[in-house]
Order: sequence, then structure tokens, then C-alpha cells
Amino acid sequence: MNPTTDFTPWPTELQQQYRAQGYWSDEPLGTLLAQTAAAAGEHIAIIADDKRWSYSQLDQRANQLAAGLLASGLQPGTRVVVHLPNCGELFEILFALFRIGVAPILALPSHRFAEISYFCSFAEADAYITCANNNGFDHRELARQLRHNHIIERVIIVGDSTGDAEEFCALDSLYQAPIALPNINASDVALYQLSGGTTGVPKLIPRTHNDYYYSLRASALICELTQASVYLAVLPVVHNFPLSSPGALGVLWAGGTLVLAENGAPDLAFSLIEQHQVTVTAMVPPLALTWLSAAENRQKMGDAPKLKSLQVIQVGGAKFCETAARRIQPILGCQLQQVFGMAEGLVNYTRLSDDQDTIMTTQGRPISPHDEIRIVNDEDRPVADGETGHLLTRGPYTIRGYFRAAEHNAKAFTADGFYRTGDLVRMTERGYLIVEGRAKDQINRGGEKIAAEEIENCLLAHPQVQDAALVAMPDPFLGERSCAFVTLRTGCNQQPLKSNELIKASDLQRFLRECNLATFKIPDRIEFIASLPQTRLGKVDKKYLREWISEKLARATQLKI
Ligand code: AMP
Ligand code: DBH
Repeated sequence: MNPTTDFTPWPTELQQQYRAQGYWSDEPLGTLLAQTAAAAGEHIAIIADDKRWSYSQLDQRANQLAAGLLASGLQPGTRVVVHLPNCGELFEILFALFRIGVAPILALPSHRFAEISYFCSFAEADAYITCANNNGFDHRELARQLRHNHIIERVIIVGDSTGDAEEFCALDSLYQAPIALPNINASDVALYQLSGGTTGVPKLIPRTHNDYYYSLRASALICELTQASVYLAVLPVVHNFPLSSPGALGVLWAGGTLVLAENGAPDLAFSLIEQHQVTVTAMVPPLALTWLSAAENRQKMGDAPKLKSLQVIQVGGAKFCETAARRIQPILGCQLQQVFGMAEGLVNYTRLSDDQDTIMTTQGRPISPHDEIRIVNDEDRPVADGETGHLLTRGPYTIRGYFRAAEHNAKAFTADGFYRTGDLVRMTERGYLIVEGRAKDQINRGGEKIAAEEIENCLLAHPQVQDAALVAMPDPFLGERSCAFVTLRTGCNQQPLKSNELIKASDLQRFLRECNLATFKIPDRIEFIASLPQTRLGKVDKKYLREWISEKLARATQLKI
């Protein structure tokens, strides 16, 4: 552990303040489950397909696994990469890791070799914990590639690992009689979230037990979760939103029941809601649109989904437009809660008791009275009240630095520790935030974030690509999709290549797929141009490119009408 770049602590004075104010309770996350298990052991904690975990079963399994993981050689203070879809075992693993002081790096199910190998090597992970197969993707093959390239030694497989005993360790073989576990310091890093990022490589977000516990506890209170709450997880539950806002961990803290769905497909989700009397769920805007039209269609067919138990749908991850927001209650019969958060920390919620206009038109207000919000102009000076500007924030659960990213940290944080979110917001008189846009070089594809630079770097690796710029283009369903503008190298005879004579968009898309990136990062569209436009400062003029492509799309739509 390199203390200077691995983790940036809060200033000592503030740490004391956050403790005195009761935000930091100095309890490690492992105790969250032990407490609910002691209070309501027989209550069902998790439902996944036909499997059930009571709180005491989950607690015991986590302890048995903690013992086995230690016995297998994992050391407190190290990191592992966890790459799992929504499954109950994930929570046995998370709590076992919290209890032995090994921090999971929470990869998304859509991540592939490019991202996973980077996390493993950059973070010097000691193990890769994954499943055999998910959604048609063979995780064991990915694990084999990691091992053959000496990127990771130890692979732990959830589920079927038959025939691979030499290479892989079956999770099932790791449960042992519980032993005394190490003392965990709640100021240490509990887990790593991943940033949507703006740079060439994804950034790791170190979240401590203290700060994460506070944010999920306060979120559960804001969302009024109780033992009677039944939360349906349809998004990948390792993501910060469904994990902690208040998400799976918030529900487990409140003693409610967590229902895990493989995905958010309306037919599956609607039947799980009816079957388990789900009270709350969380989703990104495109999924909310899908649910709205599915419910409307079923109503027309006289087969309305039975969603009576559902009280709240949380929508976040990307801007939810007001027109769609206003359709939630009439069509789905439940309340909307807007959530504007980030894996780096700050989370805003509309409150359940807010008036309808606030819920429909704002992205909520911060969790904590001690979340500091600054809205500034390009020169870092505060804008006038109500004006739009860059959102900066610091507080009891917002990080002070990414993991091993000194150079980037110098830009992503102000000298006095505010995180530059890259979001353009304005604040209403009552302190609610409205997201107006984004200054960061990122595409938000329906809640899935793409760092432009990461994809541009991949495109530049193609032998015929001279230069590349990735920008967002408007999309009625996802909000945004990605469009790559590409210039090609001059031909052998030094003649500039004309448009896409030699290489087609589909060739470049295939090339990117072969880079083994998560599929959502592959550009939806590729435009070949002679040269990239520049600003007066000599930077690529992405504003011009965004306008150009959105006008082109608008013209195409008009022609169709
Ligand atoms: P990340 O830093 O990768 O966790 O992504 C967080 C980012 O998602 C925020 O900084 C926003 O740009 C975006 N975001 C999250 N929730 C919302 C929302 N409700 N409305 C608009 N943008 C959002
Ligand atoms: O988009 C996000 O990262 C996000 C959205 C809502 C988030 O991290 C959160 C709530 O906690």
C-alpha cells in the first residue's frame, strides 16, 4: 500500500467533525449484516430465482466464507476484482470480504477482458472472483486468458467450475467453520467503485467503511425503508446506485427484502413485483421509458400489470425528462423519486414528501446537511444564485482522490478538496439541483458512462486511423448515443483517402469489438471526415461536432416524416 497515492484522507479536523456529527460511526460494513441478523434473523434478506437467504443464513455464510478466504491465503489490506451479475452469492462474498478487510473492485457485468485485465494489474489484485457464464458470455474463458497472460493467479468461480480444478477454485469449496476474524478499521477502504471517467483509463474510487455506511444509512432513511420494504434490483447491483442509494445495502441495513432480477425486462420485472409484493425499485431513464410503454400496451390489451404493491420508482444515472417523469404516476401507479448521484460520493434525492413540481422538475437535493455544494463559472468563481455553472462538491462521503491517480487528482479536485463533478447544474431557491448539462468529456448512454478519451485511444490503435473524436449525439430513447469522428491516414501514394473508400464504419466497429471492451462503449455511429475541426486554442472542437451530428440526425428525421 502506497499511502500517498492509494488513498487521499479527509483533513483530520473534518474527520473529527464527521464523527462528532454522527456521520461516521466507526463501524465496518460487515457489522451491518450482523446487526440485522441479530435483530431479525429469520426474516428473508435475499430472493434470487428460487433461492432464499434469511438474514441469519446470509450472516453465517458470510462468516464461513470469510474463514475460507483467509485460509486460502487472501490477506487483509489487499484487493480482489469481483465480476458478477445479480446473484445472492455476491452478497455472501461482499460481506465476507468486508469482514476480512479485503476490498473488492466492483467490475460491471458488461466489462470484458480490456477492463478486467486493467483492474487486475493496475490494482495488483490478488484474485478474480467471477461466475462460469453470464448472458451467453463465458467468464471462465476470460479468467483463463487472465491466467495465461500472468495477469492474475487466483480465480474463484461462483457456480459451475467442474473440470477446472487445476485452474480455478470453486466458491463452494471455500466455506469453512467460522473463525475469529481480524479487526477492521472503519477508516480503511471497504470497496472500490468505478468512475464513468473522462480519461483514457477507468478510475478506481476508494470508498471507506465509514463514508459508504453513512451514505447508505442516510439514503435508507430518506427513502423511508423499513423491514416491510421489498427492493427489486434490476440494474447491475454492483453499481453505486443500486448498491447504496439506498439500494441493496440500504435495504439490508433496514432489514427489508432484496429481490434480485437478472435484468429489467418488463415481463420479468412485473411478475417479480407481483410475486414478491415489491415496494421499491431503481432504474435508469431508458428502462423507465420501456416500463411505461410496456405497461400502457398491456393495459390496452386488458392485461394491466399488477403493480399495486409498488410505492416508489427511483430514476437516476442520467437526466429524466419532465414529460416522462409526469407519466410515471398515472401509468405505473407509484411515486417517482429522482436520484442524481455519482460513485465518487454526492447523492441527491427528491424527497417522498416533496410537492409534485419539485419531483418532476429537479434532480433532488443532497443527502447531508454537510454536503458542500459550489456552483462556479469557468474561472472557479461562484455564479449568481440560480445561474447554471460547474458543480463542485465535498462532504462526509465524497472522495478526496482516486486510487493511484496523482496527476488526474490534481485536475479533478480543487486545492481545497472539492470534487469537480463535470456536471452543469443550477440550484433552485429551496436548494434543489437541476442538471442542465455536462462539461466533462463523457457520453452518458442511458446511464452508462463512456469516457471519450478511452475510445479515442482504441481507435488510434487502428493502423488506418489518423485521428478520432468521440462525441454524444441525441437519442430519443437513450438520451445520448456515441458518434466517433475519424480521420484516416494518407494512402501509400500520399494521396488523402477520400471519405470511407478503404475502410468502412463496420470495420472500425469490428476492430473495437476485437479490443474486448464492454459493448456499450462501441461507438453507435462512425463518421469519416477530412480533418477534425479545431477551436481557436487548437483543441478538437467537440461542440461543433456535436452540433453537426445532431443537425444531420434532425434533417434525416425530417426527411423520414
Ligand atoms: P459516475 O461518476 O460514473 O458515477 O457517474 C455519475 C454521473 O452520472 C454524474 O456526474 C452525472 O453526470 C450523471 N448522473 C447521475 N444521475 C443523474 C441524473 N439524475 N440526472 C443527470 N445526470 C445524472
Ligand atoms: O450515475 C451514477 O453513478 C449514480 C446515479 C444515482 C450513482 O452513483 C448514484 C445514484 O449513487
